[in-house]
Amino acid sequence: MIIYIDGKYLPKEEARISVFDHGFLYGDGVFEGIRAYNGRVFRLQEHLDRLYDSARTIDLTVPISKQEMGEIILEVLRRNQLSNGYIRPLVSRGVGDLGLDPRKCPKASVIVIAVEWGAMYGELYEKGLKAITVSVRRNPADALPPNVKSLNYLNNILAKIEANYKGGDEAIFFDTNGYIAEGSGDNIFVVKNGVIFTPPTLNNLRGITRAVVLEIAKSHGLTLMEQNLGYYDMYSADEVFVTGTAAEVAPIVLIDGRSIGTGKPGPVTRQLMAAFKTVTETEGTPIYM
Ligand code: PXG
Repeated sequence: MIIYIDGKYLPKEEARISVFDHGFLYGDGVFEGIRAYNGRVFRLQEHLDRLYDSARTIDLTVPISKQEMGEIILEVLRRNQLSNGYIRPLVSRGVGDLGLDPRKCPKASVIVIAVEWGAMYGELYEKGLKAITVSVRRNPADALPPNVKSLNYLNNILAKIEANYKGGDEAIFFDTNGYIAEGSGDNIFVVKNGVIFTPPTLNNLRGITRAVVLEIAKSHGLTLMEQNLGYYDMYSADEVFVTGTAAEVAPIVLIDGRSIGTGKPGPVTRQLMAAFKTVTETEGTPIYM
């Protein structure tokens, strides 16, 4: 496995960071999770834009251009001979001292990892996932905005831990106002009477898969509304599904022990899953040409 780290392509064993790296010491940095399907990187530009917007929000200067970052991502895939994979670019504040002041970190570090990757939930795409609403709230936008895809994912990890203990495949967060925010690593949608609803993106990550589902819904003539949702909307829904680069479009059939709709993946979710598959298999930036 070849990993890009600060200008070098190194074997995994040699790709190392300092213990004084503030990404490690403080979670001070940003990242992306990107997929490649059939020799193409899916929505590369959108992921690059989001990575640089996350960096900008935390006043982190990425030492290379967006275009260079894109080329490095393609090169890492080529060097690992990947056609279907998961790509993890990350930018950390870099090496500093033990104080948290980022002014002590003269240069940000850039790392790009790529691994082979298939379906995250396996047979659960057919059966549906069990989800648990968790007591830990999504960190509010006036503290650490969920739109910053930061290296500090503890809020999400706490949610995942709670779901693990309670037997859920995925956690569902509420925000501090009691609205449904998102999953631990995906956005959430509910379907009621043929209409698709999803929360606005102040209190969750503005997912790229979410945006693709919005586009698909539009092109299929489905009605999709962005509005605040409460647990009533979720428990009484006909269908619930989550979307993410890792999760893709995944049906949720049980939440906190309650069956959603018929207790099986519903027709709207299935339609979107099929359409999403077509889009991922046919669109993207070619890796090899
Ligand atoms: N919300 C959160 C909190 C995320 O981390 C999404 C939504 C979906 O966004 P995209 O743009 O991917 O549609 C994410 C991204 C994992 C894993 O291992 C998941 C993500 C990122 C990294 C790892 O489950 N999801």
